[in-house]
Amino acid sequence: MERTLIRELNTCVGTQVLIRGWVSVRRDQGKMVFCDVRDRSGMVQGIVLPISPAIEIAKEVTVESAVEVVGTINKRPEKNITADKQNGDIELSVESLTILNKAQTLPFDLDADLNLDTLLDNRPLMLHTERERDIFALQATVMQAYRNALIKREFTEFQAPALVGGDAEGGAAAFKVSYYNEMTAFLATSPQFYKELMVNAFERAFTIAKIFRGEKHATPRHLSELTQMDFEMGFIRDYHDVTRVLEEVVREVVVTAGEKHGGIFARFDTTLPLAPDPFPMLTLTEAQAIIRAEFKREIEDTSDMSPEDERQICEWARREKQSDFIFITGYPTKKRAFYTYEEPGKAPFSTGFDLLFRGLEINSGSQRMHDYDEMVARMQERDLDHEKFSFYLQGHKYGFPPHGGCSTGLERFTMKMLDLKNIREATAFPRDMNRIDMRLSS
Ligand code: AMO
Repeated sequence: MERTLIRELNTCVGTQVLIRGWVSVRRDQGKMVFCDVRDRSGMVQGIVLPISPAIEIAKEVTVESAVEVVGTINKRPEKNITADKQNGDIELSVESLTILNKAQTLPFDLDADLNLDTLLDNRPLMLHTERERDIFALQATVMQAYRNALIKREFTEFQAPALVGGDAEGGAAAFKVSYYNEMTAFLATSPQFYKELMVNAFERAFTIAKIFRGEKHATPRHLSELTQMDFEMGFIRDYHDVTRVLEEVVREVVVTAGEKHGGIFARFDTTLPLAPDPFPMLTLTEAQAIIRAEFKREIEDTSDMSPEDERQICEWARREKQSDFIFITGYPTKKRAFYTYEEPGKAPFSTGFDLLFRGLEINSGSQRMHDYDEMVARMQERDLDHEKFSFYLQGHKYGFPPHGGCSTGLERFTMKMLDLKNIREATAFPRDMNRIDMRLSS
C-alpha cells in the first residue's frame, strides 16, 4: 500500500490508509489506546480498539517512536469534533501498527519550560517539538524568500569560500586553521571580498554564506558561526540604491513569512513585523538626539550605537513611524570597515548604514571604495599591508564600477521575527565560546 500524507487524510473517509510518522501522544483509556501520529504534513488522532490486532503493540509504543500505521479513516462522533484543529473531524481506527524505531523514555516532558542550556544540550530531541519546527520552518522561508527576491532583481547567486588567506573585516577575530606546509589559513569572517569581485562578473551578485567569528563575549546576539545573506550591486549612484533594494527584499520576506506562517506568529505570541514603505531613516546624530529627548538619557559614545540606543530608537520608530525597521546612516568613516567609501562632501561621515529591527542591528552595508589609488591609500592609513590584498585589489585595478552592498544576519533576523530572547534559539546547532553541540566546560 502507498503511503498517504496526514494532510490528505480528510479526503479518505471510509478508506484504509497507510501512514508513517512519529507518535506525538499515547493515552490509555480503559482498554483502548489513543495514539496521535504526526508526519511532515500534520497530525491525526489514532484509536486502537481492544479488538484491534494492533492493541498489544499500541500498549508498548513510546512517545516519539517512529511508526508505520495502517487503519481506516472514520468521521468522529459529533460530540468529539474539534473544529479548529487539523483533522479535528476524523480519526484513524488503527488496524496494524509497526514500530520502525522505538524511542527511549524521554528525559523530560517535551512541553516543559527548559532553560536555554538544557534546551540546547537536548536540541536533537527538542527538534521533535512544534516550537522548534516553527522556528526553523520560518528560517527556511526567510532564506527562500530572500533568494527569490534577489533572483527576481537579476542578482546571480554564487558560493563564497569558507577558507581564506586573511580577515576581511579587520577586527572580527578570525579563527586560524592549520593549512598545508605549515601555512596558516583562516575561516572566513565575511564573504565581503568575493561578493565585490563577483560584481565584475555579474554586476549584481548574492550569496548565503556560513561565516565564523571568534567572538570573545557570550551575548544573546553573538554566535561564533553564523549565516550571512549578502548582496552586492554595481553601477550604483550612491548607497541609497542599496538601501532601496534591501528594503524591498526585506518587505518581500516579511510578506511571504506572513502568507506561509501566520499560525507561527500567533503561537509565538507576536505579530508580523511592521514594514512600511519606505522604512524610516535617520543619521546617527539625529537618532541620538531623539534618544536624548525622548528617553532623557545621556549618550556616552556618539560615534556608534550602543545596544540600548538600538533598542530605544526602535521603540521610537514603532511608536512614531509604525515601523519595526529603521535605517541608521551617517556613521564616522573611521568606525566602519576599511573598504567603506566616505560620503562625498560629508567627511568625516561614511556611506555606511545599519538596518535595525525590533531593537537589534540585523544588517550592515555601505558603498565601497572602487578606485585603486584611494583604496591603497586607505589601507595604508589603517596600517594594512596592501600587498597582502593583491587578489582583492584586482577588482580595483580592473574595472570595479561604483558599487555597494550589505549583509543580513539570518539568525538575528529570525530571532527578532519571533521575538526570541537569545540568538541561539534561532540557530539549530549553535556554536559559541561555550558550546560546540555540547558544553565546552562542565
Ligand atoms: P557586519 O560585521 O556588520 O558586516 O555583519 C553583518 C551582519 O551579520 C550579523 N552578524 C552576526 N550575527 C550573529 N553573531 C555574530 N557574531 C555576528 N556578526 C555579524 C549581523 C550583522 O548586521 N561585510 C559586512 C557587510 C557589508 O558591508 O556588506 C559585514 O560583515 O546581523
